Amino acid sequence: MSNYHIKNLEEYFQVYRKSVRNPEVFWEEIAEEHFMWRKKWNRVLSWDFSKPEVKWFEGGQLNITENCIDRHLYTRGDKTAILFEPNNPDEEALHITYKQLHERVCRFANVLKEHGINKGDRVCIYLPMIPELAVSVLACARIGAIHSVVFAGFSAHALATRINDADCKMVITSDGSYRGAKTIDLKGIVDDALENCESVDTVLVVKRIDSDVTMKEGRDLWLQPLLDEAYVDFSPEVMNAEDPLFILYTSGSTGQPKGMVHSTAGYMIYSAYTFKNVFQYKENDVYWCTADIGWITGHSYIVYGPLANGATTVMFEGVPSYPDFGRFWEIVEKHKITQFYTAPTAIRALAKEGVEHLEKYDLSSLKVLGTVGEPINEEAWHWYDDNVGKKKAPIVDTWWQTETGGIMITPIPFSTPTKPTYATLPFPGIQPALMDENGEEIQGNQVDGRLCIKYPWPSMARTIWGNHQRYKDTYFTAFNQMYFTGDGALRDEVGYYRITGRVDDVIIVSGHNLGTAPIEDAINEHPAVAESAIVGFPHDIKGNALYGYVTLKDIGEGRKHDNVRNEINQIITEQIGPIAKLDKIQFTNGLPKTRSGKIMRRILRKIAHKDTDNLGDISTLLNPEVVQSIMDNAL
Ligand code: 7RM
Repeated sequence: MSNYHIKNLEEYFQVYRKSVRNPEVFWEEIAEEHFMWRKKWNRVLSWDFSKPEVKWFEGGQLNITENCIDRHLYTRGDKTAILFEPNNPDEEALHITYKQLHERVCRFANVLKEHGINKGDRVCIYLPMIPELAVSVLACARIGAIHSVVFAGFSAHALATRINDADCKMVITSDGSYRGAKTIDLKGIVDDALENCESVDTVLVVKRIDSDVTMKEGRDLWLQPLLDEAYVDFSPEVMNAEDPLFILYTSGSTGQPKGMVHSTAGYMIYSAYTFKNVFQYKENDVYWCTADIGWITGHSYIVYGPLANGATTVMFEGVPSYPDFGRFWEIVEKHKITQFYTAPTAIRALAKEGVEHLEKYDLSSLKVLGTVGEPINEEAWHWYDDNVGKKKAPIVDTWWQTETGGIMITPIPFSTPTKPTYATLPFPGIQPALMDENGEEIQGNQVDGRLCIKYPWPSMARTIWGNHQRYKDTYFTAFNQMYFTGDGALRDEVGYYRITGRVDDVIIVSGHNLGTAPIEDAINEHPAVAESAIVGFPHDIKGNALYGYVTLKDIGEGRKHDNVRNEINQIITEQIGPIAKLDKIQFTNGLPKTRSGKIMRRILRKIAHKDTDNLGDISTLLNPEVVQSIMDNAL
């Protein structure tokens, strides 16, 4: 019997040991007992990190949508698969049952086929968080086309780069999207992008906001009439285990985004197994992940992982601040959300607005709270624990990456005792290693180093689309025979991991290695601070000195910025030591962020270095406007 569902700490350790001692038997049992195959595999795993090449379940055949939809039809046909909550709270939520999802995906699959899309073709999906986004993803998977979802907040330039890199034949978009009180002209952005894309011959357009758009003759088609006429069933394409399922772009430290390629079987098994355990999903739970499907978190933990488990997964179209900062909590109460998964940046933004927004709503349905995307600072962790979970809902701080396909280091709620700011223990099947600068593995506890993974897991990305060499150089050359994550981590006295941030965020001040995250944590403890970011800048004596960008909530009546500056350095001195004191503290209205909420330290670093002639492409930022004001006020 496989331990598909881990229920206590002892079981976790038992399962973990088994997964390390005999990984092939471990994964084979899970694959066999919990998924639907058209043909069994010949070999569970073959791998060589020096090429690098990794294959799971070779010879096996399946279709992921049969696992995510068809197999639930008998037992859960009338259960809600996707619960759509619109941007406008007055518009009714939509419950799409597994039966209805099946019909929608089949109709869409037929439309794709009729418009020349075949197995292996790439389809770019540029849609807001509406049901058609999940349906189009699944329709691609059903016919074996490779989807490339581009977050619908990216610019025309960024979209064109991604369409061209993958040679997409089709784009699926909408007339526009709602975002709080605003609308965005998505079709216009697609039109601009396609000026520079040769490969696209069809654009399918969902009507969402009923705006006036220009439809290009011979290229653009409204989707709904095509769906209405399409046949309601579609026999899924039988795929090989290692066939690519999707491409998802992630930004690198330089230039061209990296198109991470994920496989079919390994990705399915890992996203499903982690979903079940990390969120302890039970049959009648209503699970909500606030990410966008344009990110890996949405792929794995809004679409594939939940649906493979027959879960009810919420898709929210709107933003946390509309119509006011109580929106998330209103939704939690309305749909009796049981698991809630969000990012530290959202938690900090909501905390900044005060608890009055929460107090109006009943949050007692919540059983598990999750966080992902960046290190969560201690203050935000406690705010989440105290005010959202009322200390009764364990927080799962889940560390993983676009490249890893699924959650890698995380507590198992109700089993693993949590510890603020710690992602805690590796998930079964994951073998982390901390490495030193000489490429040696650091043994024992109470150590820190560069985080690597020393054994393959089923959902690891197999390559970078069109550039295997870059895949090898980026992830498999820094350390021999290991996958290098790019993150630093420490292991505490009991073996818990804490992710300290990107390794390139380490700043050496007077010969001391200082991680930016612990310093930011300390600053964020100051009651007036909403958010902060630390970068280094050249210093004659220390080599580097620290430059802090700090956004304040409200410093209070009659208080002076200089007082706050002194208090911040006081807290840093207390928590880390005087070595980590900031030489410069600039107060800002906001920090430049990526669309997924990660602070863009690269830009802040350039400003601190007074090297602002070439800031690189800032058009893909969430808030490019803050950059100018930070530059104008730079110290
Ligand atoms: C899922 C996702 C990956 C990078 C990763 C880390 C950082 C993600 C955590 C975290 C500390 C966490 N994919 N990161 N989760 N850092 N604690 N729980 O975010 O490809 O967009 O980003 O995000 O640096 O390498 S991603």
